[in-house]
Amino acid sequence: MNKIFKSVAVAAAIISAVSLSAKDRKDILKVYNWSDYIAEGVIDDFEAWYKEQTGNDIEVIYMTFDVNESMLSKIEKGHEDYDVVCPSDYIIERMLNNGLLLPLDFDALEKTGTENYIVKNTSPYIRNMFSQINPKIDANKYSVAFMWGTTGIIYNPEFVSKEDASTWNVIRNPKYFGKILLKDAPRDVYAPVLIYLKQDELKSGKVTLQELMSDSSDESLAAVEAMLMEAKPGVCGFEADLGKEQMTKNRAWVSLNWSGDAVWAIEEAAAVGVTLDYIVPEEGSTVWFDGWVIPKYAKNTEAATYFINFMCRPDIAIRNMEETGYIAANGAWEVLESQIDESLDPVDLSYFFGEEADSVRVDPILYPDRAVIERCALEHDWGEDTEKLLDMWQNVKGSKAGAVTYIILGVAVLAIAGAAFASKKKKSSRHSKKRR
Ligand code: SPD
Repeated sequence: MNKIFKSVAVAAAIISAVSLSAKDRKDILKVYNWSDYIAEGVIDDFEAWYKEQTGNDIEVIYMTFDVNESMLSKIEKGHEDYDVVCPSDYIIERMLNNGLLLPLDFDALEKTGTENYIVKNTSPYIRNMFSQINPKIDANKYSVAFMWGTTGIIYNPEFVSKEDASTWNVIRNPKYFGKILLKDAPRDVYAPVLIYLKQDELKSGKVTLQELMSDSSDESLAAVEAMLMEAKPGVCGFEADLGKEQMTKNRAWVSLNWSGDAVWAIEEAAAVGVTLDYIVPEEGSTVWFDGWVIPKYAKNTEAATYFINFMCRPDIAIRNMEETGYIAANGAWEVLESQIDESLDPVDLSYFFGEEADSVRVDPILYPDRAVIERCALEHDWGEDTEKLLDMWQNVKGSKAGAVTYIILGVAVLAIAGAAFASKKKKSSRHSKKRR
């Protein structure tokens, strides 16, 4: 049975490989995106829209990743000819610094008279942040922001007080031992911990948030590692994408996470009667964005440009937001209107949508108030020092196991010992029967 199944799978893989290789590469678009980052049906709708605009067929091969660094290493090795990829800000910066990106070229859109949603809708707030990431090259010529948000703490108020969740120290608070989740995202954990450790220097103006975002000194790495090692025994997991579910199922009470996952988790939890909340700790945090780029190994830059443009269409942005919980980097007024809920308190979004949006009733987790944004900064590429961070991360993850790992291991050892004991008993009773 197993053999038949294997042969069918191999045959299917060969058929699909042959049918793909029979296709002209210009009719294929390879997209590499974060998992859970696009609404259902959007890819099909893109294929249909592309046909309408250009008269050509396109087949999207859609692949996903969960960790920035593993995605980057694939691109750096140059083994994959992805046409469009969606890395985070500091990774875009790194790709730009290392000559791994192609500039956007709108000629194709102009030829078909297709409306340019990229230029029209990208929020100036994001464009300004982008333009600062590389002083020599305007990053906006190489990338288009897709989603953005903050890093903070998702917590379960039934077990965790708001006061405790308002500080990054919560990740090593003994009250929540065994119920703490960390993102498997080294930079997104490093930055808040460093901000926490340097809070006095920040308050006194000795150092700025922006400076901390580029701080890869041995001293800071060692300090962050020490705090993470202290937190580790109480950490029940380093998760790439499952943390939000663990929170809805009450398996964890505290999760260092991204605002979009928080929105998703809060809604899902409410549906099963669990209340969750999200907070950006008082000491400060990171604001981040993930953006579309075209790697230098791309084979279909034209379709890639249409794809990025399609993602900037307000109706598509709204669909993606509603399904993923994340917030589109789209400054179109209709995107904002789609999120207004008169039952909510007003938020100051003038920094994102312009002056008229200084008091709009939207979910403050989705769209952070100006006051929250003012205590957040964008992460920056560390260049060669990234290796030091990855080593530190391996030390933290690979050393002493966390509480839950110990429990699982303990149960497994007991189960194996129990099974061995039982089988020994069985054997000896069989032997004694034989002997009798
Ligand atoms: N499931 C999609 C998650 C994407 C979140 N990206 C955040 C990156 C912050 N550096």
